[in-house]
Amino acid sequence: MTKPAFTIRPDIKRALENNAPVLALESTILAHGMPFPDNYKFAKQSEKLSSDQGVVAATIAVIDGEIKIGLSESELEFICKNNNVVKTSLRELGWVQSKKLTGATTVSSTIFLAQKAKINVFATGGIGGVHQGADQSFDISQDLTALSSVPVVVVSAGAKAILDLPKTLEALETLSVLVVGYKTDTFPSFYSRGSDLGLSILVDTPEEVAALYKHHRATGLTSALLVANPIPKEDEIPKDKIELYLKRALKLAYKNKITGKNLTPFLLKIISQESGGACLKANISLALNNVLLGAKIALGLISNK
Ligand code: PSU
Ligand code: MN
Repeated sequence: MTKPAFTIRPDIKRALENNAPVLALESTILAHGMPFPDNYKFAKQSEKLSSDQGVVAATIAVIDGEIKIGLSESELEFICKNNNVVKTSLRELGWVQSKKLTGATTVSSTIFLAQKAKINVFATGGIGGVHQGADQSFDISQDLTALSSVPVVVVSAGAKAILDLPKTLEALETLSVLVVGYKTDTFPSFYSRGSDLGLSILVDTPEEVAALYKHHRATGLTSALLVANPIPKEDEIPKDKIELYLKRALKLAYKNKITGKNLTPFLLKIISQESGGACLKANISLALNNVLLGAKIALGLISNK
């Protein structure tokens, strides 16, 4: 198996060698999903939340063309502060390396790299998916195809509310991604706990996820196990409010001809502004909640060996 060249931070390398639990985290959510300094605070909180569970967090990014599994303090700060960090999904990895650029990895590139480094659990806010109006724009995130070809556990609060959730859920099925609801029987819609999209598989504990993942892997399938974890109740935003913010954001995106990889960051930013910051707070809360569950699943995988 060819492996892209990457550097693993020494403590993460040690943890992997000793079969200790490691949780992979992405960096696009930092560089393109939240403003500074909220993103930096969130990144530090995520790593602490994980290490408090006894799990080493490995934030992944490309620094000056070098793929890093685990960042130093200053690298993390740079990713959060700098406006020229390239949003790097799977297809752009080689290009970012060849140009020695600094790139923030999306769900697609992060899970790909995590798996090459033998990290099996990953947490984010919400995965990318099929965009609204995709029948015209063809805008479907590389996250989906990555989820079909990388057999890791992905913890997310469903898919981002800016997407066409019914189509995203159908696409996940087409791609053989195993979607399970964590203590829920509907697909969470990011800022809100539920949706009218039913899920037929429900799990109640991190240990149950770990045990299920073992069987999923043993089938030889290449697809991911997507754990859909609803936002904590106290930070949830009602759907009708989100729809209002989203309508305005989509209108602005259309007016300003925002398309392609700029669309998701643009929509998240406008929604956050429209909500007076409530959506940013919700995004941080759901993402931290996913980090905590991801860490517990990573622990479950170790004790289930
Ligand atoms: N989750 C969040 N905020 C984000 C993302 C996820 O709470 O900004 C990022 C992830 O990196 C995901 C990307 O892979 O958004 C999807 O972008 P696109 O729709 O362009 O594929
Ligand atoms: Mn896209």
